[in-house]
Amino acid sequence: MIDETTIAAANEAADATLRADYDALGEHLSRRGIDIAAIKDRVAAYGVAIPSWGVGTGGTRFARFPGEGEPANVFDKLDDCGVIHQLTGATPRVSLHIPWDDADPADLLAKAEETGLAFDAMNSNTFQDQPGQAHSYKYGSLSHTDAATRAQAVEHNLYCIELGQKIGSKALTIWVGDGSNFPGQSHFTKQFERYLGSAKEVYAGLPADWRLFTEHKMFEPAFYSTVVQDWGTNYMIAKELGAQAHCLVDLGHHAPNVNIEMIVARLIQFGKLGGFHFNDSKYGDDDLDTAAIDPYRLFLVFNELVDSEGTPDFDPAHMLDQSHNVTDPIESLMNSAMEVQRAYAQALLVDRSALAGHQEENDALMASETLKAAFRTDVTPILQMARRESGAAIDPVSAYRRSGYRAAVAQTRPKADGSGGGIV
Ligand SMILES: [Mn+2]
Repeated sequence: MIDETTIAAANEAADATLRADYDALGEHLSRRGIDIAAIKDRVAAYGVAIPSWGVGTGGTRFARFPGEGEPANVFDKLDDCGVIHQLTGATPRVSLHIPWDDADPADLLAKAEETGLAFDAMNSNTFQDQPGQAHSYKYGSLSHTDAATRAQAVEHNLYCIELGQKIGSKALTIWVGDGSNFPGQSHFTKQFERYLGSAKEVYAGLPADWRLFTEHKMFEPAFYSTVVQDWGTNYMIAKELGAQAHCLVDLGHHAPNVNIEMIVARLIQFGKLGGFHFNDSKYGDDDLDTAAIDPYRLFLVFNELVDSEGTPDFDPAHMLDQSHNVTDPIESLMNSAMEVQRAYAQALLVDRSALAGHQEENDALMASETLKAAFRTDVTPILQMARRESGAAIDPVSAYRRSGYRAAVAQTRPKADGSGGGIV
């Protein structure tokens, strides 16, 4: 972890500037009828989960260029996640991926306590073969034509639940790579029937206080068809399985320009929004840093979420899911967590009664301007003050760079192998 006195000293040096900026923004917001302290408190209470795989350097199908001091195991990953939370105060939970992160639950809990973290949704992996595995997932897992392969995939998901129960997780996320690469290769209906049959077996093993998230993805690794390809299919799965099943929306898993915020609104309306994997994309599932390309879209998603706050049983899970190929993953994840917080804060500033009035009057221009007024507001001092008051860093990236953490772990962690593809 980072030395607390280093963070405190940096915060002290930046304190006067922050207070001046915060007061100026507070005055501006008060003219708009908004109490800055109330916004700050809600931002401070907000958290987004970190995926354990996000702290390793990612890659593409072509190559992976490992960074210095990459985590070698789940305990190193938890150390890195602990630093991210320490500096941002915004990432209190970690989502594990099994079997990549499989370990003794007592050791996982001890490390979580040491790093100040808790565990978010469990992620099962049936999209690649593991050493010693009896049946291959080359042609699918939960939807495989072979019953024994499907049973193996179901069994793995049940194991993820079992492990998750021991470490305080309350959800299982299933994403499968199942699909086809050639027209005619798979019978769409029979394949989806097999998927549903397997998913029902997993659902039957779900504890009463757990949720099951299914995640859609339009393409990759299968390029012609994917079994759970879009939110419509995802919704059908959640409906078929039952009340504990919900749809997970990964922002990158849609065709370019798809109106994701509208999908979010639809899923909320019918009680099936499970949560998010935040990232950004330009062309496809690029897994770029959250808000790196289209911060307005992220804001519009949060606009829907804030609009629905207070709806009974509305508790979507929030997580980042990105691949960091050219940056230090810790820096990217800190920045992305802050971007998610920023979108949330901006969405809290929307004048909802004015917006409702413009919608009723069909005043399209003013409705759009009402959203833009919130989006254009620089809420940085609110985020900084929330961090300052929680003991996190006013400027996390600067504090991280000054700490020398990466160079220090590079001394103790084995050098990572760059061979092979690097999609994570
Ligand atoms: Mn995802």
